Amino acid sequence: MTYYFIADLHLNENQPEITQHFLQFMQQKAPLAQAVYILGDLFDFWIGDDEESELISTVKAAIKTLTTSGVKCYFICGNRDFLIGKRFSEQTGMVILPDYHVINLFGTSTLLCHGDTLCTDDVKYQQFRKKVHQKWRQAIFLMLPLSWRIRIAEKIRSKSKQEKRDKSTEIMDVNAEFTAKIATKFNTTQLIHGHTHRQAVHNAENFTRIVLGDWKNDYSSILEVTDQGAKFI
Ligand code: LP5
Ligand code: MN
Repeated sequence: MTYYFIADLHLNENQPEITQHFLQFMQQKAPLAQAVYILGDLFDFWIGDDEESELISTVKAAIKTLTTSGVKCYFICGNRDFLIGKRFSEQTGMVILPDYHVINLFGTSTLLCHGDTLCTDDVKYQQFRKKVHQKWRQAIFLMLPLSWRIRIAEKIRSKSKQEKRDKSTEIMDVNAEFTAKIATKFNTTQLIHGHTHRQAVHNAENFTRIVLGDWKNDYSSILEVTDQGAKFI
């Protein structure tokens, strides 16, 4: 039995290589798995399930083919694609999980999340997150014409880029204390997350924290977990 974990592909039209690598993964590796977990930021940004493009159709088809073949595909939203919703899920068979989800991975209680919620030192981001996760704000946003939504998303992206320049790398990393608390709260000894793009395996006192990396033109961060253990392939 094999499980795959990926995150932060940030699929977009300007980097077709990454989409190709994702499709390759979905056609070659994923079909042999028990389940594939996508831990957020599959897309560069997502402004509603009604958006259509060649990229979106291709990705949806790849997920649908996988789930139809019997492989489970799970998704936890990222900070860029938290608007992926019911329609996407129905069209692809991909199951959307809540922000924190615990699985039993070969006897190890493992907490899964995107990782943004663990970055509690990034106060401005957490304030922003709270706002854009409010259901009423999302409902209003989704009623806007697509072109407006694209413009707003671009504005947020540019403001975010600008603000990130003044944030230290420590601020944009997970808060160790908060992360340990969350792991304890969920009674887990292992944590898998993405978001920070800093691929690593951290062995803390009471739990192991596996950080998935992002996908680049020449590198795809894929975590493979079998009964033999976890490794990046
Ligand atoms: O994404 P990344 O890794 O570069 O940076 C993140 C944080 N930034 C974000 C923003 C996303 O990049 C873009 C999200 C697009 C979503 C589109 C849908 C919009 C739906 C709205 C529904 C109501 O998540 C960044 C973190 C960083 O990770 C590291 O953890 O620091 O956080 C920020 O930079 C947030 C800023 O500090 C605050 C941003 C305020 C934005 C105000 C927008 C004003 C324009 C509004 C126009 C109407
Ligand atoms: Mn992210």
